[in-house]
Amino acid sequence: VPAIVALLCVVTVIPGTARADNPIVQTIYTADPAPLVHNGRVYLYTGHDEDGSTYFTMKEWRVWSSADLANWTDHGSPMSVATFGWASADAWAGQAVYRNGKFYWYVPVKDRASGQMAIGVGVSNSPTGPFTDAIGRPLVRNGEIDPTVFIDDDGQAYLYWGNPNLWYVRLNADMISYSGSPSQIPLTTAGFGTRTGNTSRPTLYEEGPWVYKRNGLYYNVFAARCCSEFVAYSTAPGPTGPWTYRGTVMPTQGSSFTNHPGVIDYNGGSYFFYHNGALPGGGGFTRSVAVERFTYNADGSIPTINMSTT
Ligand code: FUB
Repeated sequence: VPAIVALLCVVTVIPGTARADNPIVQTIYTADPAPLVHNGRVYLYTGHDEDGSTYFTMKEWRVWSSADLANWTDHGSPMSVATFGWASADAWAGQAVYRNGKFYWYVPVKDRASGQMAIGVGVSNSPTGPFTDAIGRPLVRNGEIDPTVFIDDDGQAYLYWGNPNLWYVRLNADMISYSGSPSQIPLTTAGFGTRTGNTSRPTLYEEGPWVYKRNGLYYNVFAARCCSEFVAYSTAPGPTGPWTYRGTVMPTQGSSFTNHPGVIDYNGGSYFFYHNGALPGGGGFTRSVAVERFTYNADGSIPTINMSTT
């Protein structure tokens, strides 16, 4: 198998409304996109839904990269469940970040000992791996999923994650340990919107947080309201809140009952990554990652972004 396989062709780029061919990956099913801009290139970290999957049967993560968000290079699978000796299954939604010459990839995966989901961290000298288990044990073990990592301007790194709760912890500068205990972010309806018909989960927050800072404002874009998820967001004046619910980003899941956000600025544009079931044979457990270009409103709010297939 060639190490590098170009997957897509260049498409028309219209300022403000430009699109890449979607789905981004058309050779396998992919899910849970996590883009990272590094050295003028976008690295896209995803999960891999196995063909014919009838649950979230995911054994490995994959990496893709592009300089133009139209032509993508396949970097294969540099990290899998087997990377973590303590893990047994479920290569679910993670995020990679660069710090001090290394790439750290935070992922939820099933802890064999407890049978519960935990968060592991892979490390590599390259954005495309191979990644090794950074600490040889879970970084966090509380049965919850979907880590997002964010490094603030003052150098303090934060790890957020959770379903059904929303947690954060301050990572130490080594990125593989933390100070203090994980804290829960209060899931208030003011902060995360109002869910109807589910008294055990009164807010829209479900999973898949993606936290970042832009023009001094902190954003938390997340998957809302299982199990016909849409993508919504909240903002805050600081990394730990208080969060204010700001509304819908992407209204649908496109024949996958989940959706999962990843947001970047790159080469003067803003891009929203997500997944749906758009490939032939696609659905809730056979998903595909996609991307839309968008423009923030003047007040920093995110416009409604719809899925495209072109
Ligand atoms: O891909 C497995 C799980 O489905 C992820 O962890 C969630 O975010 C949802 O996309």
